Amino acid sequence: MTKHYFNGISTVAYQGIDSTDPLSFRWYRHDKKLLGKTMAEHLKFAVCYWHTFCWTGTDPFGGDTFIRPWFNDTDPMRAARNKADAAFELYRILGVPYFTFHDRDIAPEGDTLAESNANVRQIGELFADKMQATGMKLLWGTANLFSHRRYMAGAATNPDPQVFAYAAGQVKNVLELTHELKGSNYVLWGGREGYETLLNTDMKRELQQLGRFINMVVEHKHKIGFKGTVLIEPKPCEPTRHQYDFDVASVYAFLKSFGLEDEVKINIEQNHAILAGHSFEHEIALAQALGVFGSIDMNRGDYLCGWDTDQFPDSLGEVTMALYTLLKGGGFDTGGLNFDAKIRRQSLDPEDLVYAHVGAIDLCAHALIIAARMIEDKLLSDFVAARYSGWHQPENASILEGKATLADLSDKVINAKLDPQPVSGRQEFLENLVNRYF
Ligand code: XUL
Ligand code: CO
Repeated sequence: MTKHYFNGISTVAYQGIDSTDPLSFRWYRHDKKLLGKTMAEHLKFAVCYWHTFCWTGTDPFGGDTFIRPWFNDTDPMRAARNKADAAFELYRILGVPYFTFHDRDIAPEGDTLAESNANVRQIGELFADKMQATGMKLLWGTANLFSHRRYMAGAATNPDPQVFAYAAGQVKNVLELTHELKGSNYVLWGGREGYETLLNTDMKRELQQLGRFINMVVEHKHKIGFKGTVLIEPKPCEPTRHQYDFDVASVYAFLKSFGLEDEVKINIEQNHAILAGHSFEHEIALAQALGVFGSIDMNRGDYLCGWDTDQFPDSLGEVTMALYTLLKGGGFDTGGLNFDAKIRRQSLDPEDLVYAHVGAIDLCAHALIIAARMIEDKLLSDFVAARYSGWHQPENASILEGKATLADLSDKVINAKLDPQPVSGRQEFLENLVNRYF
């Protein structure tokens, strides 16, 4: 019999903006249409397994603070089944359509790779039943290639080829499970694919190893007929001092170097973006501009503390700019909005997981409504279009088509005595305009 873990909370429903019920949505109405799509279709919310159902509240100075009822079992596989029950109970309460997991989140590590993979597959079968019964979908699966000590010097970039092979065995298993569960994407986050010191590192070799590894993932994807997207999730540092998948720009250069730019897209996380010294919307816009935008890990980093705090988003202004950028670039294809976020270690109760997700879902819905109005009004896009309008004139468009040389342009300026006049960028006018939407 399925146990219940969330204190009898039933489902969270839309009650409108005047609602004072902390377990209601004030903005998120899954079937409300904006710009021709429902909110659910735009946002494609996913709840992550790791922070939500596995994390115990540790920090570098202290141990567990959460005592989850679903861990309360001496048999690790039974505990994994309880955890799955808790997960699907929360998905039902929230009414989210997708979830995400690492292999180690869902099932315990065994004594051998074969045993570990079999444990993962057993829980995968349970997921298949639960997904069938509830209509839940998998946004992405991934392999944890960073927690076990064998991966302390990286997985694909490890100096030891046996570790590389071990990682391959783990990824093969999760990629196949993701395919069987009809996942929309498969994610690779290079948890320890980087280095601590160049004194012991052959960077060129490590990059070649990573390039070959990801090509192997893509080859296997095609071999088994997986139609989802392979995604890389950039992060500049933490756990390693320097990670090769630093940000969107570095990942793009890496994909180009290894012939992967048409095969792999990018999963962008807010906290990783700001650790790399970028805004979230910068990373989204750059990935769109380069044709490699894939998916989003929604969370929030602390601006005063230089590590990955993975908090739930709370800023309407920031989330609106991210979603405006997302919509402007055409929204999600196979991707979605995964809450890679964890509650604070003093938020002890399973109910706190509900409050956190309800607030974040509603914030994103509110931001979506504002962003959709910004798109519909076209005031911002018209301004940008006017700013670049000179490029639409045929003589200028032909420059980008490669029909003019440096000398042609030099002659043109000299002969016509061109004297371009600076034009205001109107930044404050535009910032005021954005603030009118709030
Ligand atoms: C780590 C992180 C990961 C990835 C999946 O910072 O974001 O949880 O999202 O491995
Ligand atoms: Co993430």
